[in-house]
Amino acid sequence: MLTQALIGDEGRTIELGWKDGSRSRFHAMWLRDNALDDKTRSAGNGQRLITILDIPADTRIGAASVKGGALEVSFVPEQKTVSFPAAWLSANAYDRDAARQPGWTDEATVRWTKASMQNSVPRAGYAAASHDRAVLGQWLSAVKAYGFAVMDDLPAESGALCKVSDLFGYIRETNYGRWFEVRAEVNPSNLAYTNLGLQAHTDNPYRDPVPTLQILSCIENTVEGGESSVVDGFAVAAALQAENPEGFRLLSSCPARFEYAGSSGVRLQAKRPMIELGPDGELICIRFNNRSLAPTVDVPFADMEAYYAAYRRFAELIEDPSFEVTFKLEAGQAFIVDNTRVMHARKAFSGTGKRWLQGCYADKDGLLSTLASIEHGFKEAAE
Ligand code: NM2
Ligand code: OGA
Ligand code: ZN
Repeated sequence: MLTQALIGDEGRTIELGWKDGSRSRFHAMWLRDNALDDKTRSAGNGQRLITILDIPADTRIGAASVKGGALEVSFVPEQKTVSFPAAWLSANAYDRDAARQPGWTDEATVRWTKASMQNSVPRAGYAAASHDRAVLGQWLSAVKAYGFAVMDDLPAESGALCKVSDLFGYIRETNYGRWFEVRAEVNPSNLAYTNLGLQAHTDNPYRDPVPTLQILSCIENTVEGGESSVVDGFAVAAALQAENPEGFRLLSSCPARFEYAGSSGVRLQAKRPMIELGPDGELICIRFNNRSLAPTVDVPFADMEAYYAAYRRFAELIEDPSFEVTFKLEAGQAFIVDNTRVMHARKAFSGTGKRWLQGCYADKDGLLSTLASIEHGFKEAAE
């Protein structure tokens, strides 16, 4: 609850006091730009109707008061009075005291290891997820928190993976097709289309932007071997940072290069770091794929030895069984990974039987949008 509003800096800032004793400062310019009235934002679609240039550069707060759980502010020289709900101010407060450390992630991201995850893999049945918004919401929210989830009870038939992407958004079509067959082939265009084991990796780091989600579904898997595993790249990156901060700095500040030119007419190239941080130090993307790493030419000569040592250590941690969650996909099962975070691997396979998986890419922004909309709907229903 909002208790107090104190104008400061000759009206250029305001300090709000909350019932729990905490305080949060806001700027007059910020508040004016984010006003919620129907002259500033369209009542219909919520989009902003004004530009920054419509706001006087010398905007100040002339008067402010707390009225019925909201903050009422009058801006000069516009002589405009608007109200901000306390809950909105609290949700949008930016006056943090602690600076965030490089590699930080938000509270919604939960890192995991084998110990915390092997016996609680998030999963849902397809029938329940497609008929019950609550079940779908829980499944999507697991993808947001942990970066992967399993789906059971799909039809064990070609194209079933589209049913999974249809639950939340859209397939991202690439040179591999709308979806692709993952099975051992003669003259494979990609090592995924063999019976070789695949080291834990993220897909398509040679693409920019990288596909943010991958779905792999199983139609048949009666071979010996061919188990799947997933590794939380954010957990591994944090472990590397803890034991070797300089190595983490090198992998996150020097670009790697990735390339795929395995089929005719395709030559994909990207230049991005293996551990990508956003401008404010947020850990935003892991790119790790031994098969498509190109020669690294953007590390200073003096740092290359340390860079390779960090790359090796990162790989050792990725292969450390304590980070690895394993399962064997059966016909009618699929899993989804956040391809910006969670790596996936498969064991080699051979012997009798057949292994036929299908894969596709999809966009995480659409998944998060569907999740937010489901959560918003539940919140409104509860009110
Ligand atoms: N496939 C399965 O990123 C990669 O090259 C991994 C991708 C061929 C679409 C395999
Ligand atoms: C892939 C892949 C794993 C598997 O197709 O990208 O990693 O289990 N496949 O075949
Ligand atoms: Zn893959």
